[in-house]
Amino acid sequence: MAETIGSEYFDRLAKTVVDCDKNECIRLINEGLAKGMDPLEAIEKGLGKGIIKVGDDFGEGSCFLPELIGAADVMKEGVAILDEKIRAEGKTRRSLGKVVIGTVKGDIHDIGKSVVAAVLQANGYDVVDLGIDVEADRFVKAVTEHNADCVGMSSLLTLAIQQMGTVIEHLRQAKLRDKVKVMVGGAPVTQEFADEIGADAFGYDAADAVRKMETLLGDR
Ligand code: B12
Repeated sequence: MAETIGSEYFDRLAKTVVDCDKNECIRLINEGLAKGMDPLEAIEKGLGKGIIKVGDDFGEGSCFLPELIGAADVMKEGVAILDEKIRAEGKTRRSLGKVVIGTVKGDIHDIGKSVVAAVLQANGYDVVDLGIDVEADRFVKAVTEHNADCVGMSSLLTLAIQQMGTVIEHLRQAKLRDKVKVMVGGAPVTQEFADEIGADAFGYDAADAVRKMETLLGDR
């Protein structure tokens, strides 16, 4: 019979993300699953809370890049185990929409995009992460393949952000622009730039990405 998993357990799980403690994270997840824990709850109340805290701390300057990279890594590993369990149980995660996300062609910066992907996932979106250095046509192909509701594009390089406009143009040519929302982000990206290239939204950071996604896709 399933034992009750309380908030104290989820707080400990969140803390493994904050502490970048992958071994303890995996140990706790296995312990929880053995006790009949709902994997959806573990993502929403545990791992998700952890990565959101790390993202906030980073924004405030009280956590630094190595911790942020480590936390995103622990989060990814934990979600992978829980997602596998969810699929095995034939459950589907409550999904508020499907987002295809990637770092645009010419840019290999991965961390901010991965944090945004993890936080969106923790907040109930299905996220398909295309990785880094993603060609315009791969975004377009992925939209069709995954029937995506939104395309998220990241870039930290001033020289690469124009690629975001190229992707939008390719979506238009493929007659997909009216079917998907486009959100852009990354340090050199601004609201003005987003407007200029015809994106639907600009997200300043991961928390802002969630807020803007809620506005774009609504409460489904
Ligand atoms: C780590 C890092 C690297 C690592 C990347 C490791 C990895 N796996 O990602 C390495 C060492 C590989 C690297 C390489 C390079 N880097 Co570098 N790098 C950085 C550094 C120090 C931190 C970036 C980072 O991860 N920040 C932390 C994350 C969390 O923040 P973020 O990415 O901004 O993401 C947040 C927001 O922007 C937003 N966001 C991000 N993406 C998205 C997407 C969406 C949809 C939304 C809504 C929001 C959103 O939310 C995120 C979470 O809050 C920055 C300096 C800096 N202070 O930013 C330079 C920096 C970005 N790099 C720079 C450069 C020039 C390079 C190189 C070209 C260097 C070189 N000459 O080889 C190469 C890139 C080669 C290439 N083709 O891409 C420059 C870019 C200058 C510019 N504006 O063009 C910077 C600014 C350093 C500098 N001051 O000169 N880099």
